[in-house]
Formats: sequence, structure tokens, C-alpha cells
Amino acid sequence: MWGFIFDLDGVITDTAKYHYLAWKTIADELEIPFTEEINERLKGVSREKSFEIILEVGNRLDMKSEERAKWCEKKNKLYVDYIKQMKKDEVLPGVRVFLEKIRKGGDCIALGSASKNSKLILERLELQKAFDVIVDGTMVTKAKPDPEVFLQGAKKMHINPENCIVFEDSTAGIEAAHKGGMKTVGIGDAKILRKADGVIAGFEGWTPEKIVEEVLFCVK
Ligand code: G16
Ligand code: MG
Repeated sequence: MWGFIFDLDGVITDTAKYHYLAWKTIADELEIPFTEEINERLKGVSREKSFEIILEVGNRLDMKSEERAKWCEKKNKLYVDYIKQMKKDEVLPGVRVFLEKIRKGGDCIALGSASKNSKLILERLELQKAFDVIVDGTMVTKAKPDPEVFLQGAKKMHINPENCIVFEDSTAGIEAAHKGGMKTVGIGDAKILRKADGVIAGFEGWTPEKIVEEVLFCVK
């Protein structure tokens, strides 16, 4: 039996665009340049670590923790306003069908996200019941690339890490899953996710069996 673990942002839905808009507002207010390249580094990492990366770019690492917390809270308010408006058709193409196929095949499904807003997002997408196990940013002490989020997911599914397949769009997440002894499938650009065991553009046209055979074990 396999345990399939899904990252949320960039794998199930594209909340990266909302994170981007919210962080851009904050960076603009702090007069820190915010480029696509910086945005790429924020993927999969915690809110606090994201802000630290922005401060590093702006040479503002001297900012005190109380002030950092205020900016992070402001960013989250802006972000939550965006995700409250999300519609269920914002699930990425092929994801819903892929999850149903895992369910029919009798394997286990977990969410492994850094986000503290995962419950609200799953609710908006009407996907709360699609997961047997949910582990998110409210439950972990160490953020990706630490493997904690995925190891908790495996443990709660009662499946050994080597029998878990993690779907991730971020390099921090791929690193985390490998550190946890799991197999990885990158979602997105193979050049960026070159450390993943396999990379696919998205779930459309894929079945769980095809992923195991063609992507992870290269049986063509
Ligand atoms: C997501 C995003 C990250 C974000 C993190 C924390 O992680 O990829 O950019 O910083 O959640 O989100 P929040 O501020 O909502 O707690 P994942 O693991 O779902 O890709
Ligand atoms: Mg992600």
C-alpha cells in the first residue's frame, strides 16, 4: 500500500499568486524590491521565513521580532482576504480525478503543507473529505526543508516513509521529503525541480499507477 502526500500551494491549487500579491504589498510599503526570483524562494517555506528572505533582500535583517510579527500579521490579513474569495474550480487541472483514483485503489492520502491557512483553502475548494490525514503549518515546529511535516503525515497514515510518494512544487519540499526517506514527484518545471525522482507538469492524464510505474520506476 502506498501513502500519497500532497503539498497544497502549487500542487492542489495555485495560492502562490495570492501569496505573491500580499507579499508584494508588504515589500512595496517597506520599499524593498520584490521580483519573480525572490517570489520563487518563498515557495513552500513558512510565513516567518518568507519575511526573513524579503528582509534579507532589503538589507533590513535588523528588524526586531515584534515588528516582524506585525508585518507578517498584516500580510496574512491581505492573503486571507484573497483566499476567502476562492472558488472550487481553482483546484488545479486533473487533481480531483487523481485523488478519486487513489481513493478507489485503496491507498492513503495525506496533505503536507507549510500553510497555517490550509483548512480554509480546502473548505473553499470543497476538498476537506478528500484527505485521510492533514498535517499543516499549525501542527509542526520545523518548516520545510525539515522533513517533520511529511514524517507526521506518514506516521498518521501508518505507512513507512519509503512507501510514501510526495508531490511537491518547491525545492524546499523536495529536499524535506528526501530527508524523510520518501519518493518525490515534482510538479512544475524539471529544471527547477531537478532533484525530484520524477517531474510532471500537472496531474492531467496521470493515474496513480502510471506515476509509480513511469515516473518513479521508469518502466516504459
Ligand atoms: C505554502 C506556500 C508558502 C507559504 C506557506 C505558509 O506552503 O508555498 O509560500 O509561505 O504556505 O503559508 P501561510 O502564510 O498561509 O501559513 P505549501 O507547503 O502549501 O506549499
Ligand atoms: Mg507548494
